[in-house]
Amino acid sequence: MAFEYAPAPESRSIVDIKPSYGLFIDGEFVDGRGTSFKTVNPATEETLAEIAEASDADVDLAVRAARRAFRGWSRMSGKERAKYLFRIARIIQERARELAVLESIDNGKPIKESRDVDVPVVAAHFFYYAGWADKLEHAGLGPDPQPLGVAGQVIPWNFPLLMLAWKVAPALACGNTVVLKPAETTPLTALLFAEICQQADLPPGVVNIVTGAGSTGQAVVSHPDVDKVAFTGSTAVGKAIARAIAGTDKKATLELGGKAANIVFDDAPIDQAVEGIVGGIFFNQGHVCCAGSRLLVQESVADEVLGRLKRRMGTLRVGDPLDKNTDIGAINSAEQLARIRELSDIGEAEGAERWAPACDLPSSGFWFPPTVFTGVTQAHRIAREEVFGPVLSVLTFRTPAEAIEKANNTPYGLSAGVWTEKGSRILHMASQLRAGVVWANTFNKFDPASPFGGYKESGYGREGGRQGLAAYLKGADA
Ligand code: TAP
Repeated sequence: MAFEYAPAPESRSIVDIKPSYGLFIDGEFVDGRGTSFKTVNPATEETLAEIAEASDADVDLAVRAARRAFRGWSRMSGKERAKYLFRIARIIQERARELAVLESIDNGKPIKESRDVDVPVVAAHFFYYAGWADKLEHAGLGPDPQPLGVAGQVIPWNFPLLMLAWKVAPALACGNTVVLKPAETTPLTALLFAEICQQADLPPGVVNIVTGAGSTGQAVVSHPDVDKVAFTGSTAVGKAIARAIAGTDKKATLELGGKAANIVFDDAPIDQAVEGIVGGIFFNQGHVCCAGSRLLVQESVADEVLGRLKRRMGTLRVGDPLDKNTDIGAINSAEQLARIRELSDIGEAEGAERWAPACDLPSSGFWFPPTVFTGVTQAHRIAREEVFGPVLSVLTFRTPAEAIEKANNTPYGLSAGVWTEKGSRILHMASQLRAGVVWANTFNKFDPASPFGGYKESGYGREGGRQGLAAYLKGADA
């Protein structure tokens, strides 16, 4: 059944969304020379603001500003740079409510996630890398660490502010300057971040934000005066970027897609595992590169796990992202919703069994209920392709060797989860799973001190931790 929903007015009053936004270049908001596009609230389909689309000439201005700023910023002592990063981190904490509400409005994610996960982890990231800025020579990355220059950074829409923090904080700590392009559907928190840079008195040109679509991203990564490319997004675009910069001396990190296995053994604490399965796939509507989208459950406990999982799914609340009780918010765009629907329909057509709890979905906006597919085989497309939505594929296994074989049977290798009481099994599985992160008896846990990145088609390079510094220093290898 569909119903009309109007977002809570008191939440909207926390943020001031302007009717239109320019580009942030050289410390100022400026009009773009190109056209503009709209960003919409995916929960209501209402237009939120008109956003400048940066042309190649705008990107060139931004890169020039970043190059000019690099001279001063890279020569500044690490202690001084740290002060700016600490200041930014504190302002993010002070403006946390505003950032969380804006992120939920522009992205569709539940406020309890943007409030309790995204924004706190963003602030933590700036605090963490502020701490490194004056200690780079102790990072084990060489005695005289030198920044690369201008970093061109392109990020996706699923964690707009968090992906910005993962990119900007280590780059600045190491003495680089940046030109960042947020995703087309979620530019607003990056633009608010630009305002925070002004508030922190960050020298002009150290951070530049150029909004736009894929062509703006292309202009950023292929600009000849960009020394470093940092990209997070789909594997297809990651490959296109790798081709575009092939033959240049640009250093690159690519954080791409995933199809993680969440593996539940028969000795696992079942209730805890069910919570981990739910968090693993339904957190952020499943728009998570490391989502536990393939549940591998040991045959002997499969019925019990599935029974409890379905009961738990029946309690999830889908709807208004600004309601503090909402568990699953809006799908980020009409295109993404179409992709989730298409792959789910293919799952059914290929013979898997689809189940979703009865759910009242709002009549406007983009919504998809939490969904589980059973009877899935490794050949099914829903077991192989990234759905990037609240859709779980369930496969079973008998032995640890079979679990490892199935978990690794994917072109991706970003993350995995293991649920078992046996410590020795955790260590064995972690050594055999070809995934950058392996969680044990938990899932989707993030910490700025811990490196994150992929194997195989999930990309290369690491973000986070000491290793994340290597991506922004000359000659450094983590
Ligand atoms: P993409 O379509 O790849 O877009 C990512 C960014 O690249 C966007 O800003 C996009 O602009 C831009 N872009 C598109 N074409 C480009 C080109 N030819 N050259 C340069 N930039 C270009 O991904 P998405 O749909 O936003 O995000 C979902 C994907 O990101 C999933 O595959 C997910 O797994 C992955 N992801 C990975 C991670 C990590 S850490 N591995 C984290 C989050 C997400 P537009 O927005 O205008 O298209």
